[in-house]
Amino acid sequence: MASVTSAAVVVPSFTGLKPTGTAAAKGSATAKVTATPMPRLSVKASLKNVGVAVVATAASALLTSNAMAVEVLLGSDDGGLAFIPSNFSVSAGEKIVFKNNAGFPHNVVFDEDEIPSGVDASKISMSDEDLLNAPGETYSVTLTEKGDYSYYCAPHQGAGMVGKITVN
Ligand SMILES: [Cu+2]
Repeated sequence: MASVTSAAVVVPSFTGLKPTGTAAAKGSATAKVTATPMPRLSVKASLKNVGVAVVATAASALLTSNAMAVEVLLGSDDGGLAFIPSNFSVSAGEKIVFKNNAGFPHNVVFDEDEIPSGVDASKISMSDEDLLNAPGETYSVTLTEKGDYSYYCAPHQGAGMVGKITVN
């Protein structure tokens, strides 16, 4: 392999020997493919890793280009029954991620009477019985219609766990 490689390197300066150089290059290419299955495997494996890395990057890029997802904590750090933040604005199509923080179980239900007309509350809400029970659990929603959306946590609505999202 080493001698073939050095021949190939020398060849370009002798134009008359080009055909030989091509043959040598071809030979080395064939040798590479047939005689070194191990490197090929490792190349495959590293390509796989690269693929995963690319996917991960794409996912985070997507979040970033999505005008950055907004994260809302369910429950304050000291266990207070509230959305943090509760009233906020997002751009239409921006992802909103509700994340269970403390004082759960919580959920996210949009008030069908206080969302833009034509929006189906059931399509953007969790069901009343559906609860986030474990820390870090999330519920994500993307609102595409502009307007004001009132929402609440079904178990804690009476305790004031309510909020409003303005979609611009
Ligand atoms: Cu709650």
